[in-house]
Amino acid sequence: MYQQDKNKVLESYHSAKETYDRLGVDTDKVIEEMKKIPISLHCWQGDDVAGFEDAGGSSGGGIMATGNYPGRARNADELRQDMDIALSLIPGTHRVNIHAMYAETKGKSVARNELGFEHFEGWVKWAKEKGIGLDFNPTFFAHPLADSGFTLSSTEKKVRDFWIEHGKRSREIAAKIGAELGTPCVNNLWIPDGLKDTPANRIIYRRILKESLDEIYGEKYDKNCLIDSVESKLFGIGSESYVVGSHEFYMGYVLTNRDIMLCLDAGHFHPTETISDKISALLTFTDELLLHVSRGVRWDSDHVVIFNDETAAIAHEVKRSGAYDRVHFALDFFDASINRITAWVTGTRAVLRAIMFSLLEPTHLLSEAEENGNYGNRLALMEEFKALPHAAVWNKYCLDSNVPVGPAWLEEVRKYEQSVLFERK
Ligand code: RNT
Ligand code: ZN
Repeated sequence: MYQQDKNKVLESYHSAKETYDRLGVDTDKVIEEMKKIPISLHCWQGDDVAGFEDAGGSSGGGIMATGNYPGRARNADELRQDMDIALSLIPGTHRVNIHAMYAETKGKSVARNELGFEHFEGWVKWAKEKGIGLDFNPTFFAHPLADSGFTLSSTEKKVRDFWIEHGKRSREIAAKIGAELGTPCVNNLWIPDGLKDTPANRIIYRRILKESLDEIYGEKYDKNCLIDSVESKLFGIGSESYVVGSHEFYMGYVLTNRDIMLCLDAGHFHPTETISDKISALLTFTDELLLHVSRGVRWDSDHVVIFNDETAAIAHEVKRSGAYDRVHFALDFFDASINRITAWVTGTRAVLRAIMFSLLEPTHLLSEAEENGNYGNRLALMEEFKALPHAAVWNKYCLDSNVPVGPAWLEEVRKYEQSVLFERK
């Protein structure tokens, strides 16, 4: 029912190409540009942010996957096998984002401050075989030494030192991964530190965090191997009143430490605040930016990303700023209530469609109206452009990329679910 006739797809594409041509947009070129924009797929969608340290562990640190859909990946092989399927249903060559908690320690328990590159060789071998890049994250949550709610900003030296060492090792691991794969590994640092209720002293923890970060980032690495980034947050479960690593804190940090990039997570601001408008503001002052594309429903709920107004606005802002080579796209959502591969593919295809939609926009016509002061035309054109046949170009891109056109990919997920996922007990 979902299969589409190849000739029909091509026919629609030719007609769409003509329509875009008249507006000064070259659809063939857009398809070529799409191939150069990688998205970093987060491995943690496949196992509900559990990691491999102890089976079925909870995510902790104020983040939580809800739901109990069967088929959660229980080890690295299952997780990679699931990602193979997801990646085979997504057009383009992408990256995979892993976390320190996904270390493969061959049954031995290895403390986070003792992790080394050897614990990630399985991932690197797999990435090499697939010809894709990897990104990395130190894991500062789901750990007894994070139970106090403080890690790098802890007033206890013992706790702080443990996490500083973890932060340093993560950079070292990430740099090695980047060197092995020949593409810089983005190492993104996020910590859950904060307080449930109003602190007596907010500045003390921020001063400590700055000190800890200075230690972690003291070592310089080759930019071709490692790109550092830091991710802020507004609140979490159990840190409703105060988060040490807030937006202003990290914005200050990256502006005084120019080698480090800022990460904007779409769910980490006030519920009515969006990240799209922040992109051009930050790019005025920084070279690069990392995005965690997510979807908060009423709060930072990490729902599967869809092609909604904000996802489109994020893409439009990057396009209109001419910054697809300066902005790194990563995904950050986790839904355990639906098929996890369906979640990955839906979210990634949604972001890619938003990116393509932005590349297909006749932006020059909007700018022309704006420059002429004709804001009525600018508004009207923005509305009209929403109805341009972008789906026909998307379908052609899927066809060219040998991935299913339209919802036909759901058939593949169903087969895999029956034969593999439902067999996992
Ligand atoms: C948490 C941050 C962070 C995590 C991942 C697992 O609020 O968004 O990026 O989701 O590191
Ligand atoms: Zn995030």
